[in-house]
Amino acid sequence: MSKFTITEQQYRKHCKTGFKYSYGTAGFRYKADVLDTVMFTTGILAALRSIYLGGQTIGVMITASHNPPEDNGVKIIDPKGEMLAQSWEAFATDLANAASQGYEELVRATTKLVSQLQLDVCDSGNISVARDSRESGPRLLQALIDGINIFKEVSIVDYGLLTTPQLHFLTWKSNEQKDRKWVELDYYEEFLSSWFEIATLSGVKSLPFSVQIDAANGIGASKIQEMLLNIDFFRSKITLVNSNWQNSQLLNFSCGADYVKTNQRLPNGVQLNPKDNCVCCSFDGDADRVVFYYVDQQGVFHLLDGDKISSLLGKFFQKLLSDAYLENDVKLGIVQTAYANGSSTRYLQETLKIPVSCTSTGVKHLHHEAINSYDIGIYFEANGHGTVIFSDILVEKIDKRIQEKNLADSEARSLRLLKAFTKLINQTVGDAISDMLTVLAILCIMKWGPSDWDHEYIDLPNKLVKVVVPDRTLFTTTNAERQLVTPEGLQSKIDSTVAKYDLGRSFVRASGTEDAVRVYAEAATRQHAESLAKEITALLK
Ligand code: 16G
Ligand code: ZN
Repeated sequence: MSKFTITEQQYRKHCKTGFKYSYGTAGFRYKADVLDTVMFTTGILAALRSIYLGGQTIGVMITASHNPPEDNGVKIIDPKGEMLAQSWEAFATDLANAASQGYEELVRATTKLVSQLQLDVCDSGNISVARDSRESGPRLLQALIDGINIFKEVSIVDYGLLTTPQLHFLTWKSNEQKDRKWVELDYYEEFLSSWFEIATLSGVKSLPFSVQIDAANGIGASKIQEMLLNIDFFRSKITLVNSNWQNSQLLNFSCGADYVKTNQRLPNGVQLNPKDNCVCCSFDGDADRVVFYYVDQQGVFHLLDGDKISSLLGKFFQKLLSDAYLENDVKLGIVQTAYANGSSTRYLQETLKIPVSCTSTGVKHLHHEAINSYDIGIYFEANGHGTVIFSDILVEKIDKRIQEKNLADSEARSLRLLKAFTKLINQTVGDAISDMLTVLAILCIMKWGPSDWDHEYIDLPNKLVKVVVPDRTLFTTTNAERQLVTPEGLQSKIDSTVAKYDLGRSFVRASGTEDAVRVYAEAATRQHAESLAKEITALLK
């Protein structure tokens, strides 16, 4: 094992003491002014992770997603484009907190980790980095790069400004096919070529509706301009709003997926006439989430959230599998969290008869369940973050069947369509652009407008409340966060309260991103959902 050197000067350039950090559900996420320390140590950690994995490319994304402009964050992407392995989250937290205690502590903790993992720090490594449009991004990037550069044989590819899912995709591709350099244009090429293949196979010559995209004044706006607005097919039908990504103060302000989902209303800048035949959607600040919406003939706003996206995709793939005579060979399933609307779960299980799993909140949990349990695993959080994962075995099966002679035209077309969707969908992580194109393609093929999609089931009225408590760590859960284990006795009080409400359901869990607990309640009427939420909240005081 050779040596590495972290100089005191390097440490002082970026690190400060006295803050306690934790690698949370979506990486480190704080006010940008306390993040320099963490960026430096994340650079060190990402380099070690790549060395540990024999030089495979590790991604590092600098973003705070839907948070306000003054926040920022960082998350590490593993070689297949998935989230950092959970066992390494603790190493990331330990290194950051060591640096926050002082220079010697950081050197000690890094040396200990290197020896614990038996790493040769002269081995080579590869890191891909990118950032969203926040003002603090360039400064934090420098801290990250200086951290990585502690290890001389670790190279960096800086992609500049990207959406989070673009970096997941490029990180995965860099490992899957190492003999070439992967660039942003490859991302556009991959998804656009699958889009046009699907359009050709389905005879879609133009979009049968107009599309409004609210890009939350985030980096997704710039990518939509580069990817879609140069192409006639899209330019004539797509209007981009909240596209001012260069003014970072506007990021996520009164717009974007989180704003629309939380407030159940149109974002700033979107005006809809009920007569417009328009499909609208909102991305979040780093374009890894999307929700859709429309206004009906009476001018009433309707949200088509992650649960609705799952249900649309579930119905579509079920039909496509049956058209390809694959329905008996392929396990199609949906993964949700406890936040999924009860009506969506009932619709999937009882109407479509598709199996549904429930996991804890956080993309990594849903992602793993989708991979482990299904050949086509569709997962979406209600907030619009999700994707579809197709097993390798299924893709091989499709490829083999496509080669078969004497296939009926319709069967061959269905198989080709299925194959094209495996490429249109960014399987590494939820991707607003790819998910949007997938939904638009399905609506075109099914000849549906947003209200047809919406009418498949009616959401139960629901209410989400944030409650600040003295110590949220006292709230521990089981059964995919649907029941409390502690504080002792609280769950039985919740159960007896819920039992009083028709179609009532409620659960309490500690937030993984804020110092609070969240109460979710749903019931047959809006009034009952609100009063159930109130009663449960009162139990926490
Ligand atoms: C993070 C998660 C998101 C989850 C949210 C829950 C990822 C990439 N992001 O933003 O999926 O819905 O946390 O927040 O996993 P909460 O724990 O504060 O309710
Ligand atoms: Zn995001």
